[in-house]
Amino acid sequence: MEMEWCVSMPKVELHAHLNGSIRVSTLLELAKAEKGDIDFSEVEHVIVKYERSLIEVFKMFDLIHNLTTDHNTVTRITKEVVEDFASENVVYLELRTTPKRNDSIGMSKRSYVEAVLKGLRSVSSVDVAFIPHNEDSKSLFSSLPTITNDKCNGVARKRIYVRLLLSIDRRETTEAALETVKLALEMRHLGVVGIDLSGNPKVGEWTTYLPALEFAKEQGLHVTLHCGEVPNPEEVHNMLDFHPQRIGHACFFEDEHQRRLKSSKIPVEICLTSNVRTLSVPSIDVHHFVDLYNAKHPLVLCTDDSGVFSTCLSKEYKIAADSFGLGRREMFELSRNGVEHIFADSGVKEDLRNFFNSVAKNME
Ligand code: 6MZ
Repeated sequence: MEMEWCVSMPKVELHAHLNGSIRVSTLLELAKAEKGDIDFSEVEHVIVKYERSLIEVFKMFDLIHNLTTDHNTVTRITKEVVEDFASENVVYLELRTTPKRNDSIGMSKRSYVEAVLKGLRSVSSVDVAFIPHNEDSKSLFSSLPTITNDKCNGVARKRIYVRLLLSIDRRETTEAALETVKLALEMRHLGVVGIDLSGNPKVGEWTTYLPALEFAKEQGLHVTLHCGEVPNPEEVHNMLDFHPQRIGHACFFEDEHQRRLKSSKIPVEICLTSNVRTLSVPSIDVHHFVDLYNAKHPLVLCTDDSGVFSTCLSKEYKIAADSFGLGRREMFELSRNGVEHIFADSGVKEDLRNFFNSVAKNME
């Protein structure tokens, strides 16, 4: 499959971690400028490394967070990440990030998310719609035949919906997790649509997060869980009992879990490169994408951490096409089906459906 075609096709991204999607060039720049504990010559090779184990990935996140956790940098990377996704024709981005508290620099979870929102507002090279119930956002695509031939004053402009998920890190306490859920509820009018549970899958207990996740669900927030990223059958069982609106990864699923997953129809966010690099699957040709795809289970291709894994969503589609023998029509339908699993409201969904339909007509 030609990469150019994968780039030109409209796509939705539902599993992207803000700090994992940082540009490598920005990370190198931040590391070089850092005057504190970090010695650039020691971290440069870590940043540009291609292969990383799951343990190394989480060490990398500690390094990234050291360099990015101040308000201005959070704003900057948010802006860049949205620009990068929009530039490859992602038309709907659900960006997830863990609100961080850092008393020494006056950062609260709230001020962290405000810095993210400032980043969304500061994007000027593409049209970003992130506030719900805003007439402009509801019709972001309605008048466009295709995204790639849109011209505004002679300059091609990309358009993208962005919604936010606030992540609970598995290292957090029940109280900290509840604080994140309360914050998400208070920020719904600013485009926060749900909660994600993520972080090092080898750390923490399901019972710690459950009260916060149940509260989120009761209050009508959408919930997605990193599920089965490492072998932990008891946790997978409990997560399936919880019945989240989506799950991420689903790599280490025993037969019983596979059966329950398929009958539950819970959509799965599939991150091919991430799974292969972290050895959550032994190799691409045995990836569970194939079994789920053949069973017509709801799936969405996603990047996870485009910066950390040197990928982008177009590349993930190309990998799927090349590895599993899918053609353009199948790729397009896979992308289009993603719209059905977004957490944004029905107005956005309808606008995206219409947009994909108009692109499909042009392709005929
Ligand atoms: C689990 C992951 C992850 O939130 O600081 N994160 N959690 N599995 C993964 N697969 C490789 N990739 C990223 O973005 C970085 C954080 O997202 C979670 C981790 O908690 C990581 O620290 P934010 O923007």
